[in-house]
Amino acid sequence: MKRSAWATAAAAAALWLTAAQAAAPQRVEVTGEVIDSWCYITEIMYPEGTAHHQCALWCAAGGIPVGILGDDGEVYLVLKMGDDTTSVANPTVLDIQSHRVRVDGELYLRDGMKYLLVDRIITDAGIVNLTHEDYGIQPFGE
Ligand SMILES: [Cu+2]
Repeated sequence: MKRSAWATAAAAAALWLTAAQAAAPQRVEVTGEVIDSWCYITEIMYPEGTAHHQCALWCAAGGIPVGILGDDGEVYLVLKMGDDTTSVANPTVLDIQSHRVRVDGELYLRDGMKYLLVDRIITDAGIVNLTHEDYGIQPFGE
């Protein structure tokens, strides 16, 4: 009986430690393209670069979360940008939509998702992914 109680307590402690580690953010730098998460994940249209820039602005202004498609192929959902107090129609986010950036921030891993709280934009190369000649201007194809 005592052994069972000890094992239960040890298992509970291990679970608590795992949860605490999962909740602790990691300081990271991420390089990649700022994307519109809705169009990227749903694949309803081509979601990258100049072809999608106009739609990405509309989506971000409308409150769709932006992400960073990292050079590592992972999507980092941006929950916060610097000291800005809002993530909806955030002027900084609109300014960098579709840009290639390198950012510094805190990464939270939770249930297979990567959430990024950006502290600062280290570099902003502007829009460098020129996709409009191959895909037209989304969603209208001009
Ligand atoms: Cu879009």
